Amino acid sequence: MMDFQVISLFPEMFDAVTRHGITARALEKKIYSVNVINPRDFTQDNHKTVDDRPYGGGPGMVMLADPLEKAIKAAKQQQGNIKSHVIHLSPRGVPLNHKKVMELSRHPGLILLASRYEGVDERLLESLVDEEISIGDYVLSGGELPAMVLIDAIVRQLPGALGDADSAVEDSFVDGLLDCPHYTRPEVLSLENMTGLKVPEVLLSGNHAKIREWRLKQSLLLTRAKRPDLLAARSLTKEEARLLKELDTELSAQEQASS
Ligand code: 9D3
Repeated sequence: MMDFQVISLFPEMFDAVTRHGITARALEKKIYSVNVINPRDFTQDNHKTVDDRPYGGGPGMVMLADPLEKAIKAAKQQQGNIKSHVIHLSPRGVPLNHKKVMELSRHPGLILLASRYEGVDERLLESLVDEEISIGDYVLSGGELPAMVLIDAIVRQLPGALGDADSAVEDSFVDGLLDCPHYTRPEVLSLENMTGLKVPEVLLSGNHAKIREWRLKQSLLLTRAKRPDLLAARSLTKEEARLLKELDTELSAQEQASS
């Protein structure tokens, strides 16, 4: 069982990941555990102060090292003998990707520091944090949502977390291509001002080799159109190269026809 110790001023936020969907089911199945530690519980003063003004002046507040040190110590105690790995969710961290998720999923336990305000006293980060991770180049209000993103992404990778229905879907995404289009009933659909919206014939054919090839071809088409960076980062199999060539032939034939 993988153990997450989260350090956050807003413990209730983590209900979002523990109470719903795949991550709730995996928790019931004891595939992982989550415990949230509030640094406010480790303050000594009457006001339960967790932040203070930045030395040198400027806007915003900085999280005090002392309550965070005590919270991290409590987190390590909860995890007992295992070698701790402390992650600070931070806008200046390394951007999260699938490879990093897989690496982190091999740890028996993680300590996730979700911070608030302008930041954390640098001396705490230097001495107690192993790595910093960002979830993208946009500004959020704190590290809680990024910590939940990380938990969700990791838990999905743990053995037994996905039902059979989910795990089959997973296969096609990990190979560095965008997912193919999906269709379900009815065979012909009307939506608002559009009528006769049909499911592609091939999907009704029962020819599973053809269906597989059509899906791969669609994935290649979508990936080239929307995320050419993903294609550039990876080499093509013989089949993929052949399908892309076929696509180019088909597309130029369509151009000819419409001009
Ligand atoms: C003015 C400097 N700001 C940095 C961009 C300060 C600041 C803004 C927002 C400091 C912390 C935050 C709160 N964000 C996170 O804690 C955070 C985050 C994010 O905002 N975007 C993407 N990934 C992450 S991970 C943690």
